Amino acid sequence: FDPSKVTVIFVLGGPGAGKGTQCESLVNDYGFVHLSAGDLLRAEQQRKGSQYGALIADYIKEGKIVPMEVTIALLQNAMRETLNAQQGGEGGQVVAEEHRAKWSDGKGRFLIDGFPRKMDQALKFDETVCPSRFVLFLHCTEEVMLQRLLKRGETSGRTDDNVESIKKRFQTFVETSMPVVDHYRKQDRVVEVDSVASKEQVYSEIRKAVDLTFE
Ligand code: UP5
Ligand code: MG
Repeated sequence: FDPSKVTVIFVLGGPGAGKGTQCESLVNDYGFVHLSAGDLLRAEQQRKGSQYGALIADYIKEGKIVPMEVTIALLQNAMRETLNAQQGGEGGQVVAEEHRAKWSDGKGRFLIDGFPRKMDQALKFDETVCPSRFVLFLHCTEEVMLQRLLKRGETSGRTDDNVESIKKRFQTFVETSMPVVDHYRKQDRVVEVDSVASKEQVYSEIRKAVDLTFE
């Protein structure tokens, strides 16, 4: 698809920082299409006949980053499908009245959640798919993220919501994913929001940033 037909925001932050939660609110208010790289990988893992099922399961449990070819292909497919559906008149984005004028450019608008989280993915996606409009970085302490994930783990069924996996995810985030955030910071493309606060407070900061960017 044509990169000029899409607007992408990368949503980054540590495990449990609140990426999915905040994306949901943005979808409701602004009509973004939310693509969580983790959700796409979990769906691929479940898909019958997938040649990557076992590999993805192992990487996720160990908190490691799945080879980028797999993740980028999943994201690209999901973006293409969305754009095709929109062109065919299906899957139209519902945009809150107050934002409609701003968003009438006909572009597909995507929140890409939890990606890129390794430098090779970032460079490859920017070059071969499209660069992001900006990067929303949710900053949270490990203490708070740990509590959130353990709580969620009581019901989530996620194989990585346990103390051992969470510790590994934190380590990967610090060693492998923070360099991506720093890379985009050098390009002055990062909007950082403190996500220790309540969901509502965090969201109100995010709205300000989104409104400023697209006003
Ligand atoms: N919650 C959220 N916000 C709150 C707030 N402000 N106050 C109080 N509670 C709050 O939130 C987590 C929990 O906290 C929820 O219960 C929520 O209600 C509560 P959520 O919004 O789900 O946080 P999120 O940041 O989305 O956490 P998630 O666990 O999804 O982040 P991860 O980055 O760890 O998980 P992801 O699914 O992105 O990736 C999983 C794995 O997939 C990775 O570890 C990796 O192995 C693999 N992966 C790749 O290999 N490559 C990729 O490109 C992407 C993923
Ligand atoms: Mg998530």
